[in-house]
Amino acid sequence: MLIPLSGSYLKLKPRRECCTLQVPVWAPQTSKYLNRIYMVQSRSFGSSAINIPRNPSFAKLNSDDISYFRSIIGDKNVIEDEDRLSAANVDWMGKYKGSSQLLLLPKSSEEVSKILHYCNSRKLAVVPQGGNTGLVGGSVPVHDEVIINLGLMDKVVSFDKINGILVCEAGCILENLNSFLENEGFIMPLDLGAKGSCQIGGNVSTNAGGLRFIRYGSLHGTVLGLEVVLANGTVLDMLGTLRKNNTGYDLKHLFIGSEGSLGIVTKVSILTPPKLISTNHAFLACQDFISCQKLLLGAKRALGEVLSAFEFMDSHAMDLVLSHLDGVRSPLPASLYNFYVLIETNGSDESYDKTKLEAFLLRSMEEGLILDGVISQDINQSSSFWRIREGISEASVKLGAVYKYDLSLPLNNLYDIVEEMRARLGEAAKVIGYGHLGDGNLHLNIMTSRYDDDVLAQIEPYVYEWTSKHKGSISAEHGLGLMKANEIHYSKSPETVQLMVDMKKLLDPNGILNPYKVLPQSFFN
Ligand code: FAD
Ligand code: 2HG
Ligand code: ZN
Repeated sequence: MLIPLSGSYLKLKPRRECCTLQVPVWAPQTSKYLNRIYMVQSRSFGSSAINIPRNPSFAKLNSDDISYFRSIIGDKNVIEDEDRLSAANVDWMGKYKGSSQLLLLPKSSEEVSKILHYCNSRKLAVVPQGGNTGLVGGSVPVHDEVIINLGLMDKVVSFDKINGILVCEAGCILENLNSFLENEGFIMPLDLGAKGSCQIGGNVSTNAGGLRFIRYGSLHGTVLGLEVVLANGTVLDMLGTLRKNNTGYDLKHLFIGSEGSLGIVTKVSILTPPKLISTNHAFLACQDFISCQKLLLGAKRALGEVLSAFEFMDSHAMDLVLSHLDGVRSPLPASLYNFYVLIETNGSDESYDKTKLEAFLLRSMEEGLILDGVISQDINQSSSFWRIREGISEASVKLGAVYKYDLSLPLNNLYDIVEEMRARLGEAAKVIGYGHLGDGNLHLNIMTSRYDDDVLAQIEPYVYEWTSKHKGSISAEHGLGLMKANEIHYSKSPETVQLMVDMKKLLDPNGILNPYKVLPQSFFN
């Protein structure tokens, strides 16, 4: 039985014990929280990629270079200001820090092309940067690489309302694109907690997954075309808007997920789904991980085409958010449960979708898979559910130091590594597990008060070996960046890595694009 309370959640109650439970309603904070950088202990850090010597074949920036850049992109977009440089030199976690002396803000593909052509001929190394929300140290310089940020390339080029095909510049912020599309009756096929800052070019370059992946799949499916500027300045026009086009190698896929190591993405063509009118959210508590798993399988079967998100978090993640984010409260305050699941449905028939969801949830509750749960009654309550889930990253950087692992694992073993790490590290760290359960993607975050090599040695390579042994991937969505450049062999065969290195050398013979990242440095010495 479902009991609506005026101004409150729809409280899930199993049919056999019908009673009302008052749940307070609160106004959640909306999430424009990514503009802040949390200044935690800052150091050049990243697995065995630490202390990488500067590649001596790269030139050092001089005043002629700066004059040249001024001449092609204008004085005001050549940034030497210390404050702006220091923000661009450090990543979102405050963990990876470079020492670039120059930030360039091109306004067009032609400007990007001229910049890269010049840098390549001078052997000046560069780091492409979007919203700088990446979590593996890929978006900031390691040494003095010139930062090329696409933030000024933020225009929608065209939108085909019949086919839902958006073409835009790479610097468009994901949330802005979604707002633009919502006005047209469409949505972006991806959504992530960093939407207020991340750029579509950064999303493509990391092959970002996010919260809608379970429904709309990978960017390898939704991106229809790209414009990319190669290291030597060549503008590669692959900006197709067709769904089907089997004419030779589909090279755009090389750049999706290549983390700025093969070219700079300057324009994106993407297939966008229609905005559907009915959205429902349920926030649920489960006794154990196996119940979350069974709930997922049940949700896929029972909700079918309307299931649009299935996220989970453990009690430690919930506790972290409740303790560290202002104004966030549990929708299930009766107790701190072992696991929480957030389910979203998105469909075209309000009463059908709701009935379907409620029936599924009640059945699952009677089967004992759900201990407690609420269904949101309005958009504020839905936002408050998402605030908890999306707020975990923000809360994770508040303790001082965070070691983040982003793993693809078979569902059966997905949570075991969290428990193993908790046992392994004991009191030395706070270990949380959460993520996109519907996609087999675990986020394992390990927090300590400060970065410590002994703690790191307890975590790595153990976590990578464990993942490899269980046939998982050491990066489900964040990429390799600087953090995992030397760890690629845990997820890719030697022959595959060698071919990647060959391709990198073919496309970027001087190695100027995002050096020290993605592939092991040993191949380039
Ligand atoms: P940046 O961080 O600036 O760059 C990321 C990488 O892409 C770097 O290697 C950079 O060199 C390269 N790059 C950037 N722009 C270009 C370009 N135009 N051309 C070529 N290379 C480029 N990720 C997920 O996958 N799923 C999530 O759910 C998710 N949630 C997040 C939540 C929070 C709170 C935060 C902080 C991060 C989250 N991330 C998530 C990670 C991050 O937001 C994504 O990787 C995002 O796609 C990065 O976009 P960006 O514009 O910030 O890129
Ligand atoms: C998420 O799903 C992001 O919230 C970030 O991928 C995960 O901060 C993290 O580790
Ligand atoms: Zn994620």
